[in-house]
Amino acid sequence: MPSPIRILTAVPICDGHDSAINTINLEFIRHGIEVIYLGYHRSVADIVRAAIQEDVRAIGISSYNGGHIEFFAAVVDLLRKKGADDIKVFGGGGGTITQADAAIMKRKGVGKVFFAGTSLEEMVKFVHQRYGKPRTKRPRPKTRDQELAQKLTEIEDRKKIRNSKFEIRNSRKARVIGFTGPGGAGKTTLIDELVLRFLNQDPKGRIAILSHDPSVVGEGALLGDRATMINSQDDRVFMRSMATRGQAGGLSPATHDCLALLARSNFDYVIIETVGTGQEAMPFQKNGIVDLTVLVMNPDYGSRLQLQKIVMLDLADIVVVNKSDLQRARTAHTEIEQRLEQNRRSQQLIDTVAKRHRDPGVDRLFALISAY
Ligand code: B12
Repeated sequence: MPSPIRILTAVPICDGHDSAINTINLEFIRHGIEVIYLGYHRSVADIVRAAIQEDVRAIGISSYNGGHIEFFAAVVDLLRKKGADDIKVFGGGGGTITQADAAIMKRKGVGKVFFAGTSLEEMVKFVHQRYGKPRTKRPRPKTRDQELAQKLTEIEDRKKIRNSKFEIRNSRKARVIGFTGPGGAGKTTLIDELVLRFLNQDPKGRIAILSHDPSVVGEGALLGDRATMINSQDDRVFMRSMATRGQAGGLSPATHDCLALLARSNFDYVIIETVGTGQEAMPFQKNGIVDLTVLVMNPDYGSRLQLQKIVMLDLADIVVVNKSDLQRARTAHTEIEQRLEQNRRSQQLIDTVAKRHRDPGVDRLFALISAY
């Protein structure tokens, strides 16, 4: 089965019209496309950086702010400057983009502009026809990030998975930290806040993030973690979004091979974020691929009895109760503390409010991770 087409979608800076792109994203996913969604109010630099790191076939921009001629052209130009003009640009913006504007945009290198009234079916067909064939001759990578991104694509598209656990254990330069926990606990926001602290602490440091979202074999996926990230939109952060492509347990079949490559590249830390996991998941354990495991929990896990069933509570090095501003958080802390005491390991328990800037709990977590 051919690998899914990967595209990046975004809404330009000073534009909050995201309802069209949200609908279009869902239709693309339903038709087997993996969509990395960057969110709205995104700059040209953020869009191009993300597209290169994710090594997508094309960028779909939805623009309503009136600046489409300049914005689309700036994206095309920056891709060209970075030697990444095999990544194509297309998009739309209802009644705001006229036929005359679209003609200018086409001359400036935009592949296609969709007008009001176009059916979703037509857009899906366009993506399949225009970007469905595998890229044959790729331009020589200009930067290390570009080279890395292309290698990650080769690994992800390889039919045969190498077992890289040994390689990760023995040749890694970076410290590898695994984040897991149920969906909606705030893992991505927490990682983004930790990235901010890391970038501030080490002005030359680099960090990689391997982020996972679920998908079924041969189907599309919404890879949406980048839309939550603010601080990670930075040239010192290399982020790659992966769909699980049918594998249960929180990671993708290619995760270990991708991690082996990232862990021996020029990063100080590699962070792996699993998909939102269930009670039985142990994505990192018994294989030694991470140096430290962080389980991020929501205070609303149900009754105390539920805690007995969460396997990762036995295995995690650090347990975080995020959203600790919620009413149930104090009870959750006490119950989880008692649960961890049964393990008789020196597991750490930390309360955070990741959505709050300068949260002291996140500071404590960062200090713990740095000291490890
Ligand atoms: C819905 C809407 C809103 C909603 C947005 C909700 C949301 N979360 O998206 C709300 C009410 C919040 C809103 C607010 C504002 N809006 Co408004 N809004 C619209 C409206 C009515 C529809 C846009 C839309 O979503 N259409 C639905 C999509 C599916 O259809 P479509 O636009 O025809 O797009 C087609 C194709 O182009 C294609 N397409 C679109 N994008 C993409 C991307 C890709 C990759 C592809 C393949 C295809 C594609 O898909 C469709 C297929 O048929 C338009 C008017 C209009 N009729 O266009 C104004 C409009 C865009 N808004 C406008 C304005 C001015 C504003 C405000 C500034 C108003 C204010 N003063 O507060 C704010 C700004 C908000 C912000 N933060 O940016 C103006 C923009 C004028 C301009 N640029 O010159 C418009 C044109 C209204 C007008 N005539 O004045 N708005």
